[in-house]
Amino acid sequence: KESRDEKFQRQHMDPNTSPVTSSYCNEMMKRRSMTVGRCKPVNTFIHEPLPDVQAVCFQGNVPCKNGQPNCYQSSSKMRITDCRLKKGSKYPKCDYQTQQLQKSIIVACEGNPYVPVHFDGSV
Ligand code: 5FA
Repeated sequence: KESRDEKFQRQHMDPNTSPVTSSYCNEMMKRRSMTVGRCKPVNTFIHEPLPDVQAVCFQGNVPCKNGQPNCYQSSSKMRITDCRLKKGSKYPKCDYQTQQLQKSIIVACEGNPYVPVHFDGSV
């Protein structure tokens, strides 16, 4: 079975792509199995090396959106792509808007080793 950190990597890590094309989200949301059963409405991909993203678990502690205390904000801005389902897009035709950004990321971390398991947002 897929572990929570493997799921984080599948849903959020794409270190080797950086300038992305307008079709990036349509391709990647499908390739990473986020259009199975439903169109996942919003999802962010991170274009930085995995060790740099794992290191965020030891950067600034911030409250999570759900009130839990295990979220961390990256001290540097990171290259990310936000994917947002377009209005009117209906499953199984998942049609996404692709937006490249440079922002600090906020992740929730769990376990031993203490690694990212959830993407909480970007600021
Ligand atoms: N989640 C939320 N806050 C968390 C925290 N502080 N520590 C650990 N996990 C936390 O997201 C809810 C999901 O986020 C739940 O799995 C919850 O455990 C976790 P959602 O926005 O309701 O759903 P989603 O569709 O965005 O994401 P899912 O694919 O269901 O959840 P994932 O966490 O696997 O993916 P995510 O990284 O995009 O949230």
